[in-house]
Amino acid sequence: MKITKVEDENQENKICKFPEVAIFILERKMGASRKAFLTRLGRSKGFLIEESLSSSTTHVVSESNTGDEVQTWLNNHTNRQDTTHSVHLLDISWLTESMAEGRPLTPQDRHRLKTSTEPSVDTTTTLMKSYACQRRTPLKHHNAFLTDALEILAANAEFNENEGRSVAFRRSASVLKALPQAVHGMDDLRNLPCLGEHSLRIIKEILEDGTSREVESTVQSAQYQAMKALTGIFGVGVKSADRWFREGLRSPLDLIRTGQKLNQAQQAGVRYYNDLNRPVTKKEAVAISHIVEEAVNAVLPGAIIELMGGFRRGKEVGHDVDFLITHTEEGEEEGLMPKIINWLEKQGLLLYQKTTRNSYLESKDGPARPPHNMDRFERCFSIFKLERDKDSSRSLQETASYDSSTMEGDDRTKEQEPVPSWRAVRVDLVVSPYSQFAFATLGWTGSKLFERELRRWAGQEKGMSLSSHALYDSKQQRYLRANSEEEIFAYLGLEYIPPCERNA
Ligand code: 8GT
Ligand code: MN
Repeated sequence: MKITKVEDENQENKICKFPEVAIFILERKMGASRKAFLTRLGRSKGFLIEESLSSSTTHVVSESNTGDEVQTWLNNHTNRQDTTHSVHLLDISWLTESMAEGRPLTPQDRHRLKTSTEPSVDTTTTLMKSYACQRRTPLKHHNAFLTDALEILAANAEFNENEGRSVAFRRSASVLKALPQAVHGMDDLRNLPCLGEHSLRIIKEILEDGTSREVESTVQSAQYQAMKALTGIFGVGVKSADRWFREGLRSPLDLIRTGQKLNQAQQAGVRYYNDLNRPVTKKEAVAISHIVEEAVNAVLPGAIIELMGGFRRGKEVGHDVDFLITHTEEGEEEGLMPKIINWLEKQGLLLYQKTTRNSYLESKDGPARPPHNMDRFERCFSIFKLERDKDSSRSLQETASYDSSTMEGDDRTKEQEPVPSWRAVRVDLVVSPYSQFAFATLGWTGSKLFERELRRWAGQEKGMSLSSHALYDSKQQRYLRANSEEEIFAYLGLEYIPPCERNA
């Protein structure tokens, strides 16, 4: 357990008469002033009242909290290594009665808070923290048979623009990904946070029948299939996809056939649909890295180029390749993006690009910005034209109809089409000023859920506001400077989680 003892705490406890009973008063729902009052009163009567939760705490006292709420709070505020060490979870009545008696009473049943999942004394399982950013989530885990199903329901909820429901399924899936072993029965899920009633129902069905009817019917549904195909087009969001679906359109080919009006991004999205829906390999990501490095070095020698996103987390494949670019000399990065794009275009390496200007201004945008995903770096969404290496060209030649087969219902003659010597790859380039580089690195590494949970943790547990640009501390009313991801985790009071374990 993390102990941040206030220096003079022992001083304040100096007339302590009952050192063997170390009391921690939970402020949650009680409020700071009532806690301060009870602390003073208790200490004046010789009780040992701790300033913060520590490994020596023996009695946790709270008011108007259920046992489960207190247990959850404790899980979130103790370190990972810590297993349940037995503390008494007590109602405030225990403390007031004890103070009236002038000594700590032996806790009675009526004082004890009931938890739905009594942690057994001999439990060896580590408690699972409820925020994904408090956990280590490796890429390979043991419960894909459950998480794949939950993530289908999460995607479906997104297609229906039900964000709350989608996040709930993603959180459930994420908890299962962090488990050190496969789930065999519902008993294995005791003590786990974030598993809502709906997710539990799906998990139970899969554990008992090997499959879930709700998941199966979702996957089979015309709406899910069409939304998946249409939102799978670069430049197409849920809103456009839903409108097309309602008009009876089901696939990118339907868009072409019916002559839908498409913007530039969507036109590129349809044109390169098959390529962009084929996973980008690590090898291809490395090849693109070399190209980006060459481009950046040609226009700004000494710039720093880092691979972000899924590949930084150790993924073997991705849907795109993300890069973050900066220069240690603040200001040098200004105007860099157009130069990079210009260089790439001259080499004929870009099939599509759209740059958005950096519009982030600390003074203007401030801490109150909504904590959504989009940031304001100078950023380029692009599609690279990547030469295939000879091996992959040859293997594609051998499976001649590969390209067209995924473009559903394509009736062009497949045999005649030569396999191009290149493929299209989605690439995101982001330029950050050096002073924001640590925040940008953290923000662009992902996973999306991990990022979301980091921001939620910062806001709900720390009174801070985290973005890909900065960390603002509302209590101190100031921005916290950081030169590394480690520093940001430390500000947030979180154990450092390396990128390869952020696959929440
Ligand atoms: P992938 O293998 O599907 O590419 O998976 P990924 O690399 O994890 O996802 P991504 O969609 O490429 O996004 C990479 C990270 O950048 C995510 O963690 C995302 O939260 C973060 N990110 C930002 N800002 C923005 C933004 O404005 N748009 C998007 N799409 N992602 C952003 O920090
Ligand atoms: Mn990515």
